[in-house]
Amino acid sequence: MNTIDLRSDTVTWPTPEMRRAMAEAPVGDDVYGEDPTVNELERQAAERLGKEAGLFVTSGTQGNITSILTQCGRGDEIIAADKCHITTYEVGNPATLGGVATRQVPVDKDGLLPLDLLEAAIRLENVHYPTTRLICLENTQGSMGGLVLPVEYIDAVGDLAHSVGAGLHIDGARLFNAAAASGCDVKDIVKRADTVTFCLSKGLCAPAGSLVVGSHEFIHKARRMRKALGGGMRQAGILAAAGLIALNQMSLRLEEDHANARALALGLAELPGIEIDLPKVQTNMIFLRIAPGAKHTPVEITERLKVRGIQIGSAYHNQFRAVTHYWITRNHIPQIVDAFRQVMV
Ligand code: TLP
Repeated sequence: MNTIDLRSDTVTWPTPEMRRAMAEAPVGDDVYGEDPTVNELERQAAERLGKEAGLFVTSGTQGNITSILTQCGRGDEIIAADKCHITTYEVGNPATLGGVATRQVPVDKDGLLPLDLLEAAIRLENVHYPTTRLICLENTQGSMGGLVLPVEYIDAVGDLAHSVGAGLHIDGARLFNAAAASGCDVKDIVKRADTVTFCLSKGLCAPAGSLVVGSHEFIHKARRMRKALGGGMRQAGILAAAGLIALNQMSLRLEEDHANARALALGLAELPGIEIDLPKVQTNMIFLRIAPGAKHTPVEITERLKVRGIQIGSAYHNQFRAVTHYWITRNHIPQIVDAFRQVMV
């Protein structure tokens, strides 16, 4: 890549191997179910996550909304964190596209929805209320800094949802980061989830695409929903070919990005004017705050870094996000720390 781009892991370019595989991919019309590469990716994704079937979708957002609308109808409600991608960054799509309400529960400092608050948010049977149909968790929890949810916690939420006849959906955009950081098999992380979305196009470097997995019955309905949402692709094997490399190879190297994030966080935390909650750097994200009284505003800092060839996430409440990924190597770390040192004075 041309710059040191820490804005997100979505900025990753496909690897040279992906580009070669894309050029050579066997393809067919996927709306007819005839693309062998897509079919193989869907099969392998389901197997890897321990579910019956998979569906290739265009994006994480489409994966989440396809999962929600397949399981919820008008007048139903989902429960999700007040700070998660579904409630914050998906354009309010459960409501706008499906007439589905979202009940937001405040996420705690560890990125969890406390079980007592979740339980209290579940609607009792009452003619006035929407029906609680789905609880949605996000792992890793991006808006809290890429935090990893403990497996026992996910299991408890799954049990709670099932005890009231609701489902559990996991937005696992960065599920493989959670697996790498916790040392758990992805199958174990999602074993209580009815449906899961995970992304190929973030730290896994594919140019586009996400997967939804769940039961055969769910995927059969979700395929129709994806079509209704305009996500029926044709010779999508070109994308799925990169997806297979993402799933089978790139998912195995994420600890390297996490180690780079830790090294960068340690370097930056030493600089005057920068505050980082180091125990919260669990995966590939660093949330850093500019201390009160710093010489430059966050916007000025972003601009000054950009001149030095470094891009970081835009400032929000004096806080920036820096995300490590495949195209950020260990050699970049001292260079980034030096640039911060220069722009802070
Ligand atoms: N996240 C993006 C932005 O949209 C904020 C990023 O740069 O982090 N779930 C989670 C947890 C995500 O972080 C994202 C993307 C999505 C879903 C949506 O994925 P896409 O962008 O493929 O629709």
